[in-house]
Amino acid sequence: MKLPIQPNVRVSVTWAAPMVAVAALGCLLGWELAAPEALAAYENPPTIDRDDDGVVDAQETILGTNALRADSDEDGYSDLEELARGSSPLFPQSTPGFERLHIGLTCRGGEENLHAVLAVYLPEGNLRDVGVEGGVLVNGNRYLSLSQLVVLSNARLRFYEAVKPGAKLVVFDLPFSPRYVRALGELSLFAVVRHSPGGLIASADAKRLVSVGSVIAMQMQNPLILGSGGLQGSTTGSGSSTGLNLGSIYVPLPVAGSNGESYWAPGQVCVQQTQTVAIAGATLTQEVVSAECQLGWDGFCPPDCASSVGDTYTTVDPTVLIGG
Ligand SMILES: [Ca+2]
Ligand SMILES: [Ca+2]
Repeated sequence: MKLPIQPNVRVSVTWAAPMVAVAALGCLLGWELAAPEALAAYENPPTIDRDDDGVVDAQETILGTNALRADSDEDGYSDLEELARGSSPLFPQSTPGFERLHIGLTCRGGEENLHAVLAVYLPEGNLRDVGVEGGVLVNGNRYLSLSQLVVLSNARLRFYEAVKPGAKLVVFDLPFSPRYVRALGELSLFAVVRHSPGGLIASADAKRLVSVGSVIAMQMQNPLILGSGGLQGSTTGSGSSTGLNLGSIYVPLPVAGSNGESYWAPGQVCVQQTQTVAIAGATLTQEVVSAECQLGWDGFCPPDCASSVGDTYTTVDPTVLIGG
């Protein structure tokens, strides 16, 4: 088992037609297009959200936010608004930037499925003219995409208030089977929001999932470094993977009934620093230059975190998607 990196990724695609292979994605990811009713079998009751901020408790654990406080860092913006607008809900010195259409993507585990959670900030409070799409990069070289129609027909949709009067936050919660991540070893999810269906992409986000033993973990920007004073004031949002290299951490996404993270070191996370070694279209190939289990996060660290140094992996660069 080689953790948490799949070393044999190839980059052979250009950013040509990522938004077309809707049916193929449905087959591959189990967002079954032919049988959408299969996806309607939501966990019942819906996952608990004790502070009613639109970020369910299981997701708050993954993000490190306070499940009992809608605005964890007390900067005036709810955890959901910060997720949607690309600032950190953990540090008050990070607040949302410009008033503009924006999307944030995260993931969590559920009763049986994984869930992709798309949080969209609507400055005008109107979803009608906005295009929201999701998709996946498989094996570092194949894009598959979900249209807005698929997203809308399969996701649970909820609206929440934002700070600005008239603005709205909308959450799309899309379940998908963990078996695809397990079978492929890893995949990168991406989500985009457009000013109109088929129009320019206003904002994009991406998250990489890896299968580590029986655990599926999400790679996300290292919030510890973000909070250490490296970023002041508002951030530029979610697409900072090329510029600032803050390192990343791997957070398990527990699915009910699995205890796979038991052999991971508790109270630690695998923190990696990477450098970009190849760019092709909207894909970035990163080489891990340092990796170690570090204290300070309510997470888990896989036993061979450190051995990932030298490995490479390929993911989606959301900054390249914007404007396309
Ligand atoms: Ca919550
Ligand atoms: Ca904040």
